[in-house]
Amino acid sequence: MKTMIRIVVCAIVVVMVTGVAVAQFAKPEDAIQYRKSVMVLIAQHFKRMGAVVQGKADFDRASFAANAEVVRSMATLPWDAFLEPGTDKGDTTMSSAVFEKKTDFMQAAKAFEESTALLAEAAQGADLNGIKAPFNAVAQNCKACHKPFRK
Ligand code: ASC
Repeated sequence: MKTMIRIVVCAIVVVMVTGVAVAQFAKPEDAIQYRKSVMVLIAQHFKRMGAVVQGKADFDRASFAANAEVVRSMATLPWDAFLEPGTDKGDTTMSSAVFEKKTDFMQAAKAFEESTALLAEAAQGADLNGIKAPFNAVAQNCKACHKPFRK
């Protein structure tokens, strides 16, 4: 029993110290569904802001800021679900390049994340003119990641 406890404690310490990723999803399909769901929310709220930036919808600062906040928050979520083993198979448009160029992928992901935070900050105070540049930066980062990493 004592040995068993020691083994378990050691395993927990090793995981904590080395930061070994523990699978967060029961199966690959769950991870695929999770990240797709997040992307759907990002796209919906991003498009609402896009309509305002393009002059197709009225600018209301509070609702624009709320949309920017959703995107900022969602932008932190998908990456672990992409890096889950086996998730480049099945019903997905993820390119295997995500696994093959993990560092580049995470760099693109972080650039996207950071740009969404800048947009959310700008949306707190700026008028529509102040919001356009940070909005366009987010759009560029969407593309910059989709191009190499989405089939
Ligand atoms: C979206 C969506 C994308 C991005 C991209 C931005 O709403 O579905 O893939 O924005 O078009 O450049």
